[in-house]
Amino acid sequence: MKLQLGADELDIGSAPILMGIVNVTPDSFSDGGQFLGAEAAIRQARCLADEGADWIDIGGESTRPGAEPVPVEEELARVTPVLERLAGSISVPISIDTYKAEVAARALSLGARILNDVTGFRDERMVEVAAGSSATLIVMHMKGDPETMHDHARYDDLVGELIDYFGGRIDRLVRAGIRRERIVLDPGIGFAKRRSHNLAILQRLDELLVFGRPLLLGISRKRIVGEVTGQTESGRLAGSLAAAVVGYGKGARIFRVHDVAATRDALRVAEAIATAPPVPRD
Ligand code: HH2
Repeated sequence: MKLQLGADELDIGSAPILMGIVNVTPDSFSDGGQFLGAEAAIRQARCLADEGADWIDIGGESTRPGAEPVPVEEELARVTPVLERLAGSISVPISIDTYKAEVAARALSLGARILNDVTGFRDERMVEVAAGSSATLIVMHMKGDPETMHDHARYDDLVGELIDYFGGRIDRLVRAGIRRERIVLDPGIGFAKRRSHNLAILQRLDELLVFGRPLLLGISRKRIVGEVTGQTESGRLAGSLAAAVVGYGKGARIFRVHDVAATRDALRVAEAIATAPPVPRD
């Protein structure tokens, strides 16, 4: 299947795409102010690109369960210096992880080529910004918002709901003049989903291929990996790799990850197995 990325057309076949995560986090501001926060994020982005990231995803607001929203001015102040310094100097496409139209518009003006919206372009102003650009759009599923989503983690028919949701979002974006070829779908692991929901999504991910759009999986170091393994965030690499490999087998081709080098190797092996020519029986 084809994925439009600005003027480029990517052929999404067997090769995985790795999206390296760069958080411009408040902690990095605490000791040295915004300059140091931006410096650390830029260094991290370069490091992930060197490790083999195909895209870099920059986010200025944590969307962890219970996380409080960040005012738009603060989010702009976090991501703008990073985008200003990175966009012209890094060879890989930059994605902005935001659901705020002002942040998306600023990021596009500074060279971002992908809009990653964890609310699936719920805000009509985000639809407008997207329609006025040639950006690739990552449409993620979530119910409620990060502060309240835990209360929304109830489903009668989880995969059916995801399919209805994505169908509705694709229709809305296409009506706004956006070509389907620009759209990526993401089931939103951990967003208004409990353990059983996250595991069921991985089991049945292939059912979301009905739309003929690439699937993105974001499970790196997430709570679900900790629930299964008993590990805290720093010990979740092996579990995250297992989930990525299973997701690959079920059709995911874009992976939002913290550990680019390790995920690249794990998925290289998964791809080699999936595409190896059959050998004659002895
Ligand atoms: N998960 C997080 C943030 N953005 N975007 C997409 N498309 N898919 C995801 O699964 C996804 C996302 C989780 O963010 P957070 O908990 O803030 O931490 P981190 O950015 O370190 O993953």
